Amino acid sequence: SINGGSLPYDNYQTLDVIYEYIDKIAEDYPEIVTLVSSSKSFQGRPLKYLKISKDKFVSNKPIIYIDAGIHAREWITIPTVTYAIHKLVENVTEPDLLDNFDWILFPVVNPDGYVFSYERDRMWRKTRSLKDWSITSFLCRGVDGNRNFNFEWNTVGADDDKCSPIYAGTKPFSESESRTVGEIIDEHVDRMVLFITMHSFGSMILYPWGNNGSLSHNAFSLHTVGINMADAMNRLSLPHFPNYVVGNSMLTIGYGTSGAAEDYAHYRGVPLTFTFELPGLENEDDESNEFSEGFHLDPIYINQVCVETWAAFVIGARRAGDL
Ligand code: ING
Ligand code: ZN
Repeated sequence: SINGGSLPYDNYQTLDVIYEYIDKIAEDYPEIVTLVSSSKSFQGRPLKYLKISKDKFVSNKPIIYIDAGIHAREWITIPTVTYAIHKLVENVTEPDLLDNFDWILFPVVNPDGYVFSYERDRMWRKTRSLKDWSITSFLCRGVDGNRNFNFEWNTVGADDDKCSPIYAGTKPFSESESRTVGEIIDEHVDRMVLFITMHSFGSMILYPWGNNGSLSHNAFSLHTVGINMADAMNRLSLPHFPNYVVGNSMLTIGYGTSGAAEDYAHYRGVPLTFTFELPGLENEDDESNEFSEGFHLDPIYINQVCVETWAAFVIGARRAGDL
């Protein structure tokens, strides 16, 4: 359970503890925090995000949006967003960020997947949806939330096969999890200046277009703000962690994707949209570590990664506000 109202950063928390924290923040800071939990996951869990604002979003400040946990196994992404909540509300060292911006923070986009990864299958990636009762559907559940957005849907780097880890779904926004993110973008696009979706792993900051490697009209700003955020993290990084690399999604990660959140938000009109790939250390000298693929970053690094990403969010917000 949560200690003295604050979430511990020395281990990965259960969904229940994370949700308890989100609820408590909304309860304890009603003047600046609004909990939204109107939509539900496939299995009926509430999809909870916080709107953080000094004036309940009325004065048309630019909006910063950050989400995590759309991919179930990418556990390290979730504490980076709860830590951002902590730094905006509980332990305020950058008061300008609430004076100048409104924030939308969505720590667990895919709660069904997170619980399944936590309790059953550590390497699960997708949602847990099951929309027809054919045998392949029964054996192969879920949709890749980051292939389910309505931009160039299912054209590249996605799969029609229900069993694939990059299954695009039956149609754009077939999943309530990605649809909820899409609705937040659509509702706030006029004011949203920065959109960040957290993934792991690879130590990268990626920007559109992810589907074909071409650069957007805003590529210069995307690249310079990306470099500023990477510098902020690299300065704080531990010596044995890789430095962040910044670039176009497809060219930097080496494969194209369609229906990704970052591309959808940019296509709708958000000027700065990024996918972060947080660090994951390949643990080659420890054969006993069954999670050696990098998705299970040792919990001793959670706090470090949260401090680094907070530095990136601070500089990213300030730069987005200047542009
Ligand atoms: N990576 C992202 C993925 O969805 C990505 C990488 C995002 C590429 C957006 C292009 C555009 O595959 C992880 N770790 O999921
Ligand atoms: Zn991911």
